[in-house]
Amino acid sequence: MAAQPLGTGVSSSRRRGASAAVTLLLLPALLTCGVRCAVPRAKPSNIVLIVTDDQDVVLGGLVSGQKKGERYQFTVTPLCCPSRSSILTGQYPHNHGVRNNSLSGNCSSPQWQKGPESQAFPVFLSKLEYQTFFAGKYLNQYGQKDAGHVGHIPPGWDHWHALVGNSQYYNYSLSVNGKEEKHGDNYGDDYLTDLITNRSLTFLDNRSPQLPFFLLLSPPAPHAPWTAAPQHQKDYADIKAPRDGSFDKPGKDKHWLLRQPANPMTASSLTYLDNAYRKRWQTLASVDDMVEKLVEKLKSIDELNNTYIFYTSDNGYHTGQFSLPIDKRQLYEFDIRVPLLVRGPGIAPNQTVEAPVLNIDLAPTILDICGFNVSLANVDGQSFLSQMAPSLRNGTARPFFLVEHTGEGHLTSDPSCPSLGPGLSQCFPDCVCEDAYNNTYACVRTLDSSQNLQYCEFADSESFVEMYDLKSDPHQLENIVKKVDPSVLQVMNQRLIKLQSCQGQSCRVFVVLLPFVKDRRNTVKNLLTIILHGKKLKWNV
Ligand SMILES: *[C@@H]1O[C@H](CO)[C@@H](O)[C@H](O)[C@H]1NC(C)=O
Ligand SMILES: *[C@@H]1O[C@H](CO)[C@@H](O)[C@H](O)[C@H]1NC(C)=O
Ligand SMILES: *[C@@H]1O[C@H](CO)[C@@H](O)[C@H](O)[C@H]1NC(C)=O
Ligand SMILES: *[C@@H]1O[C@H](CO)[C@@H](O)[C@H](O)[C@H]1NC(C)=O
Ligand SMILES: *[C@@H]1O[C@H](CO)[C@@H](O)[C@H](O)[C@H]1NC(C)=O
Ligand SMILES: *[C@@H]1O[C@H](CO)[C@@H](O)[C@H](O)[C@H]1NC(C)=O
Ligand SMILES: *[C@@H]1O[C@H](CO)[C@@H](O)[C@H](O)[C@H]1NC(C)=O
Ligand SMILES: *[C@@H]1O[C@H](CO)[C@@H](O)[C@H](O)[C@H]1NC(C)=O
Ligand SMILES: *[C@@H]1O[C@H](CO)[C@@H](O)[C@H](O)[C@H]1NC(C)=O
Ligand SMILES: [Ca+2]
Repeated sequence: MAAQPLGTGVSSSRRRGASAAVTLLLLPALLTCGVRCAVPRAKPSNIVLIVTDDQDVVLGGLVSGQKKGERYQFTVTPLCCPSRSSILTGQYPHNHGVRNNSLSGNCSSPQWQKGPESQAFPVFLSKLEYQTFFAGKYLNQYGQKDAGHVGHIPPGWDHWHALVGNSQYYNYSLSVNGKEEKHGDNYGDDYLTDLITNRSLTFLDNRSPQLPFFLLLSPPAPHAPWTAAPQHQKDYADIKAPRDGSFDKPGKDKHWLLRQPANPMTASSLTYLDNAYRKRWQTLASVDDMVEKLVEKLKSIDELNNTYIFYTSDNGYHTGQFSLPIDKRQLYEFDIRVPLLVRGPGIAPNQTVEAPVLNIDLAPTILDICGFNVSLANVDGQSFLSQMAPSLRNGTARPFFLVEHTGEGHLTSDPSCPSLGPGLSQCFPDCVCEDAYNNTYACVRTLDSSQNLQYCEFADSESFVEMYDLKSDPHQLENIVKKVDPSVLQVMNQRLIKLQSCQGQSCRVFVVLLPFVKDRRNTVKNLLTIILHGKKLKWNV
């Protein structure tokens, strides 16, 4: 395994609390016996999981105002509903069956509710006597009439404040424990990010101190329509989307959709995406406030040293990369890498772990923390507790993994772009579309200390293939499929086929070695990361 501490450049103003965060993980003997059984009668650890909507990390979106850090996890699919379903189940999309953001693609559908949702990890937390609390965006189609309306409360949740439909900041409905609650656009009463913060604090005040708790907080930020709180609407006035890497580079050697955008981009597209980039940060300022208040509260009720806090996002984002204006849904780093920050008992501060972690690993990691025997859970992912806290667990990192996306389209042509024909979606006025039915792909990624390779196959009329060596080409500028040794393509293709039908254990164990040696002088750090202290995110109280 390749876990090793790395620098994360946390500012000196936040150093003072670093040592206070290192504490032991304590669990009662009645739960699974591991190292933790040595300390009987302690309460199991609490867990807080914060999942933002569309927050990138590659383009600097994690820590507003800070230079790029190295804090990543991968989503196994770069689209809201499939990714959120993966977080909840610990499964790849081909196993939980949620393919897109529509009911017909299983997003919050009756089949999802009957099947995967009834075995999602909160169900097990509830059985372990955790007090469970949810607030914010759940799944894009949650609360629709054909999906049980607001009366549907997924099993496992004691306190339920779920947004009906997709991310909004004002003018929305919530299901509050199964009853509809309507909200207008008065900042002090309705701003959704603040409402989530406030209700989580109230829950913590009213909880039973004898039992552990789990909070899943899912703010709308930084998703469109990017409505910032009044006090943050002037923040970051000079910020523009970064111009480096693949920004406005032509995607000529890439799949069909990437060959369409005008290059260079028009001035109006640039203005539009810079505006979006800045407004996204402004909405995130309220999430910083959320993290700060939550940590203060945990401290004041004396639970901070027994609470794990995870901070992540459902998918990444792009603003101008390969001349695509704004969106997600692509196989490139900006869309599949997401932030991951963790603090909690047994995790040394300020470390970065160099091994890939996936969003399907969150469920098994959380269950592992709670003392649940993870080998009994029906998940494709694996616990990364051992990587964050080697004093608590031994474990191994995975050598490679799958990313899969089913493209969305419309059966009719976009009226503003009739020449493009049907089958596309997310089209901009200048006829650049961000998704299509044939933007359906699966990739295998090999990522360890010696290799960082991505191999993708498209289900389109060209059976298009893309391959990147991210060690020498971190911005995926050159598709090397025609250059690389055919035996390498064959190995990658075989891995892909296996992963596309894997389930449970078969998603985790691989033994084939890849006969691919490239220039190893390039020491670009590829990684996922787990660190303790954010800069703008105020963990460190
Ligand atoms: C985190 O690590 C980096 C690099 O090792 C160091 O410069 C920084 O001071 C550390 N921060 C804290 C809070 O320990
Ligand atoms: C929806 O999920 C069910 C099982 O949960 C599955 O049988 C079905 O194929 C899925 N639909 C799609 C479009 O994948
Ligand atoms: C909320 O809805 C009202 C009534 O439709 C509308 O006037 C107002 O502009 C909306 N507010 C926002 C922030 O969209
Ligand atoms: C959240 O709580 C603060 C402090 O009590 C209050 O000023 C604000 O109006 C509340 N916001 C919402 C949306 O509930
Ligand atoms: C947390 O800190 C409190 C004192 O603030 C102490 O009583 C308690 O034992 C600590 N818990 C853990 C798990 O370290
Ligand atoms: C977890 O469950 C597996 C499968 O039943 C079993 O082999 C293993 O011993 C269990 N581990 C613990 C720590 O109970
Ligand atoms: C990890 O494995 C080593 C070697 O088998 C063992 O000595 C150590 O106690 C294990 N650590 C934990 C936390 O299980
Ligand atoms: C979602 O998936 C379903 C099932 O494959 C499909 O019928 C539907 O057209 C998809 N929705 C969109 C917007 O692509
Ligand atoms: C992808 O779909 C679009 C829209 O239906 C079509 O025009 C295009 O030819 C397709 N491209 C490939 C490579 O399948
Ligand atoms: Ca999203």
